[in-house]
Amino acid sequence: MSLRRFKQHKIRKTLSLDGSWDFITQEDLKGKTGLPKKYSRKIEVPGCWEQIPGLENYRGKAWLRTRFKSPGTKALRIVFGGVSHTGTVYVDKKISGTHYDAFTPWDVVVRGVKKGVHELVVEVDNSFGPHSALHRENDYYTYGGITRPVEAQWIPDLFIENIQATPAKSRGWNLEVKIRIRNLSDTSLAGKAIVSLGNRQMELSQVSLKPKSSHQITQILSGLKVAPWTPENPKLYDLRVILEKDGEAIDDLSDRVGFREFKVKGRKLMLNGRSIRLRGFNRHEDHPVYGNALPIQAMNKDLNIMQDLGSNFVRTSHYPNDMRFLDMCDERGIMVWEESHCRTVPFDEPNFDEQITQSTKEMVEWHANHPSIVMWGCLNECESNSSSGKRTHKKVLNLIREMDPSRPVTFASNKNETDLCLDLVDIVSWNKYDGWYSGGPNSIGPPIEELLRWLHSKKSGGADKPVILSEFGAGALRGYNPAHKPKWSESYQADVLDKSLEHYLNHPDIAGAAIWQFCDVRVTRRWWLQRPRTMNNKGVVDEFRKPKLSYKTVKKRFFEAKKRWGC
Ligand code: ADA
Repeated sequence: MSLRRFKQHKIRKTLSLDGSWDFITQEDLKGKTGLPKKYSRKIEVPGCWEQIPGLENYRGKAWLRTRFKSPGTKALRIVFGGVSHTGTVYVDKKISGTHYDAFTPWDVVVRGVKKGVHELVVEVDNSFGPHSALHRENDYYTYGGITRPVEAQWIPDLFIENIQATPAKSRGWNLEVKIRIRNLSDTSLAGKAIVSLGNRQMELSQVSLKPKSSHQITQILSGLKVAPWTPENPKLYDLRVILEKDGEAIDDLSDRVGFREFKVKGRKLMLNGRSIRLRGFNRHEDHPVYGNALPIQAMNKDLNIMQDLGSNFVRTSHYPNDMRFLDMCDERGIMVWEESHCRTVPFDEPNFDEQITQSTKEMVEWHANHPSIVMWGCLNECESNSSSGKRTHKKVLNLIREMDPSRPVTFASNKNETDLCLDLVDIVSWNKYDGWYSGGPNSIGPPIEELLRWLHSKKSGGADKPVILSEFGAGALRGYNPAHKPKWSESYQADVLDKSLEHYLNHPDIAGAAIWQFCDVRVTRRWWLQRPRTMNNKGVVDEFRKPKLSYKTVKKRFFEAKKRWGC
């Protein structure tokens, strides 16, 4: 149990590979090529190398090594929660897989791993350059290392690769369960899946899989007597799939599901048929002590703070989050906008298409069962104001819809009236920094009214859709508080947030508001000139989660809204 907050397997044997690994950087290898023969240091997994003195700014390659014991009877599957940015895996010095992007889980499968002790080496690269379209110099930091948990699993040749469960309501609750089974072997194999949810069990017909192939079975469990998942009572159910071969249970996979429908109705967002409004934060996975490898206690604290502030919503700006964080949102009834990794990226980078497609696919594939995720996002502040940019938006949004038609889709735009892509989304989302990049605290209101008029005038393509203010806020340096309330002071930020929340949370045509941002975060080198302390300082708490003056303001506004909205 390391990747998730609950046990996913009773039959499949698993082993957490988290802990202390051997470590060496390319710099320490002084030009030697090939896999390292010696390792000079230790590193914690999950963790990032910026935690090691001297490597606070290290960008490049490094190797991480551990050893593990294999029972030798089955194939080895290693699941990585996240490797930042590129990981190449060697089992007993043989390359067995490679993956780009820090923020999505991935796996490698190796057959024929004999009984005994084996070596696992991961070459990790966090460099920027033409090979990396999504990780680049940016207004957040991208770290280096194996930054999320790692698990070894021993799987039979016929195994359960994925389950995607989608709840729907028609009189009672139904659950559509898609089970993907994979045959790793060179012969045809047949098996039978048994699905259970609470005391409901269903045996599916046997399927036969050709050598080295996958097969998806779809089954609907209907008329389920279940309590819905709501923010007030986020009830979760265990969905378990067992795979039988020749009458013997050979593999299993469990996930937690929640019964809720999140839909768009005119300008409103609806949760289980009732109109709901969202208030919360944009949050980066970032911490001065842990980098982006936040331990569970730190994630838990972030959620405690968000709930203390009265929020019911978080946007995982600008990438998919650690599955344990999403598990906690499921448990707490916090609604999530999850987006695939991308912040203001040019679409003509050589690897962009391939990398955005992969990041988006992996996000939906691995995270679709979280009831807390109520909408999918992508392509934050990209080129949504040109026809070629529109083609990319269409492609990515369609990809999400194809994989999961049950959730609304959106992207955060800063293109105002020049945006051409609002016809493509279910929810219109705007990043608007009135009071910060333009005007002062007293200028909030008229610009958004103008934009809403344009949106609903039908010229925009997005008329009569729900609107989320996906980013707004102001920078504040904690402790900086001159009497004349200049920019960067805590009181200036408190005023901007006060006026923004007063306007947005009381507006009948604004369905959600997410403050930029939860906490102050580190930015990469090229952003240092624009960012005092080399941080994006728009947090309501600083990087150590110490509250700024705006904490009280936000809490007051959020709780007023909660009282009015009833949730
Ligand atoms: C954008 C962007 C954020 C952040 C913010 C800011 O809207 O989406 O990542 O950079 O601006 O602080 O200016």
